[in-house]
Amino acid sequence: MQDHLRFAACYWHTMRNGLSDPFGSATAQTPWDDGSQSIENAKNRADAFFEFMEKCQIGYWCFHDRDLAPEGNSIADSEKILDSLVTHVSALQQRTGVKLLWGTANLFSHPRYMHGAATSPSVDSFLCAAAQVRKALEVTLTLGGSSYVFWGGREGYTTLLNTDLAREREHLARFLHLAADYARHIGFTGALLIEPKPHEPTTHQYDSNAEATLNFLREFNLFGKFKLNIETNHATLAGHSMEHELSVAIAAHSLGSIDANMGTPGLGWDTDRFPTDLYLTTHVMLAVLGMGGFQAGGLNFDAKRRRESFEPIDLFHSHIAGMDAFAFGLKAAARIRADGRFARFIQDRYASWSTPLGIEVASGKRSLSECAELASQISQPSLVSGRQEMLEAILNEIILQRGGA
Ligand code: XUL
Ligand code: CO
Repeated sequence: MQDHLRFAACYWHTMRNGLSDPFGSATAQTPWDDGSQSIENAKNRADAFFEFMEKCQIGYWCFHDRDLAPEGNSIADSEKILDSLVTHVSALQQRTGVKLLWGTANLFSHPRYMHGAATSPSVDSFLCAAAQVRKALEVTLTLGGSSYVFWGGREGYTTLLNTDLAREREHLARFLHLAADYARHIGFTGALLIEPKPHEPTTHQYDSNAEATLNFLREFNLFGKFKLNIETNHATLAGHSMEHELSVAIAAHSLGSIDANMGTPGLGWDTDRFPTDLYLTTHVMLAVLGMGGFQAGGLNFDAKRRRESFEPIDLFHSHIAGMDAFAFGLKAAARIRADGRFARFIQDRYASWSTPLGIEVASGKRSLSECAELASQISQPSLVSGRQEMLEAILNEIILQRGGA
């Protein structure tokens, strides 16, 4: 189970999110944090984070450059501050055995990125973003990260009245080419991942969902250089289920990693709740087992406690709730695979395509006119029920059989 459940805690929510919302201030109690921007405070926070992961037995972590280390007065100064934190967390990784799942650069919080980073109308913002990504790639390599993630938080538009969409997409592709080339140049062999999201904070994000992102990658000759990091709440904001987004990514051999959380049905925000829905975790683990397990990826809890769950102990409750839900999901997924009824049903459903005629048609050996000729000999197409309700009942039956696989 440990091999499949490669859990990661995220630095931004777990250590840097005070749990404020658009209508209220921060509530989280953080006795290890003096609220200052000092390097000392940043190191104390990192100590608390690794102690937390050790106690929870979480094996991986993820971070943005700016949540790990405060920004300095210049690029060189920021890089120096980040380096001192990297030395510090490197020792913490050594001591605890916790590994870096992925690193990333925050290209969305600073006002210089208000119009976007790679897609900004100002080339200056593009250049600043390049500096940040260059450094973030280097420190991800230094810390032994398995992957590097690009989430284009402001790579989109607020209104088309001021936007040259075609140009912005080209700039985004240029940026990704430069980053991929640099990553390989410095010897980073991990996966490069793009994290789709439809909107928020933008009106529209160019990497809006898995299909749109894969299309973007193909259009700009980036397919194969990047895989996807699929997040549940982003899938649902895009109007899709998590299993849909995972299936699309896996069909293109492009699922790299997962941001494990869930939204609040009916609330149109990225609420980033901890994933406690057992049907969701079962579907996710079924998809992961179906592709043969993760290679470089894992299950990153890109999730935050509710504003009302403000005590430090809630950090434990929330992560443990997520891990238990995924452990259940893994066992249920293994039971579904051992049971075999779904796999058999799907195979039988397409049986006509395994006949000699089906194989000829699918492989392009029959022209459209030949297909039409063959159709004229059919009096009644042979069809069987999709049996959705029966399958849903089987899913309930297997999920409710608790215990080992
Ligand atoms: C934002 C989000 C990010 C990315 C990393 O919705 O999911 O935290 O995971 O930048
Ligand atoms: Co995320």
